[in-house]
Amino acid sequence: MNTSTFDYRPMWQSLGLDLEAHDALLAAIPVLYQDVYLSQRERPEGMAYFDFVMTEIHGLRVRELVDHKAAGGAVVGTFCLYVPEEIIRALGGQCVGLCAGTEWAYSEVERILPQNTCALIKSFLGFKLGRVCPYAEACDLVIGETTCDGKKKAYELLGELAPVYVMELPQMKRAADRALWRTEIDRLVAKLEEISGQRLTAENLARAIKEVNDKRRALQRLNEARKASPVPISGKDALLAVQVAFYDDVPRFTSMVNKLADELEARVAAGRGVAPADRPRLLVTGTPMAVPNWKVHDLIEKAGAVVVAEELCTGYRYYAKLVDETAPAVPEMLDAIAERYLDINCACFTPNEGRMDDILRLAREYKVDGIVQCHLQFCGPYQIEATKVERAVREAGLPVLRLDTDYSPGDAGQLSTRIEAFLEMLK
Ligand code: BJ8
Repeated sequence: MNTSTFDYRPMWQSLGLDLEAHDALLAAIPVLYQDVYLSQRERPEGMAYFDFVMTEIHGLRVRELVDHKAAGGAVVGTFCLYVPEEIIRALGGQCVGLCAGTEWAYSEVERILPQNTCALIKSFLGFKLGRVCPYAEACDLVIGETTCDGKKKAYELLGELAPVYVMELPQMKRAADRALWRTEIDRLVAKLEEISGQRLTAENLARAIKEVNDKRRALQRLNEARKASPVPISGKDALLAVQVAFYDDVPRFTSMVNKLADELEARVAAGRGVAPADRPRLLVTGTPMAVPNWKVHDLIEKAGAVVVAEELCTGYRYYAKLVDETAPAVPEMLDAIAERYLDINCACFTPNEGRMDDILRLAREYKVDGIVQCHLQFCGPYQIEATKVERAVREAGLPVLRLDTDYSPGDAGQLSTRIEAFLEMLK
């Protein structure tokens, strides 16, 4: 992978980045990307777009966001699937996912957070404290949410460094919780109308619902193709497509994913795969994997298996559900948005039986040979829910492997050994 040849330094400087630290961050990505992505064989040609996006990871898209701000639009950062992108877009905003997938400025972070905090939270605070993320620096507002305790409390600290607005997400799905969530959607609309200076209308909201649904429909097509054997795309590439969905321009992304899906469907029709049909097929479930966290997919696929589905926020949970497009007016459209988002099955909820159902259904539909639970260390909700997932999966007669990890490469050898032993057992 080549890095961009355009000089973005004046833009990064104007955003207030620490240029030296930022150079060091960017320098690490091409080496990793070459090893994880560009070394693959039989890659679909449509992945060239995603290679380009990664080349420009802090360049072209950031330039677009800066131009958008200059034209009077808002840029809104989010950390979670529960924040409705449709409302942000309807009010002329651009939504960017800010979750960070690599260790950064941990010594500074651990001065204000306990060491035993998950890597995702440490990373997003590290990026902000270290001033190395142009997306975070370009945001007019960051929207947090009351999901896990770690995030909830970290938003208070982030609020000292950037404008933060927090949505109250209930932790159960009873009628009273749905009513609370619906009022939170109204509160969000009021906040976004205030920062954008625009009003939500049936026209702008219907357009945004359709655009975001189209993005999710394109990802559904891509992932439908992964049910085939041999599988036409690697798990790593499919993961990358969802990771990019969090910050790319929506119509462009949708069109490029549809093009990729055309190619995958043609590959399936021709019986062409990225790996022989007898490779073990695995489902990965657990905590989200933000760019450039490709560690577990990479280790699994280098060990000779192929990941065919992800029950992750950077996977199925992101694209599976659509917002009803038939609502006639703004209040009903907001009802439909509230319903769609509260239907996501995150381990922050109790009970969370819907997640077990999703995992078992995906396992059947994608004809998997085994399931890998992958969690970030110190993630209470997912690590504790792992017991129930394991029980449900074993009762369904499927082998399951549990991996608890972080963003450091230090445990790669140990993880590989456990993955290889698991694959041996599947034979
Ligand atoms: S909808 S998974 S994006 S909350 S890994 S920070 S849960 S301690 S990321 Fe998440 Fe929204 Fe749920 Fe998805 Fe906390 Fe766990 Fe860390 Fe996590």
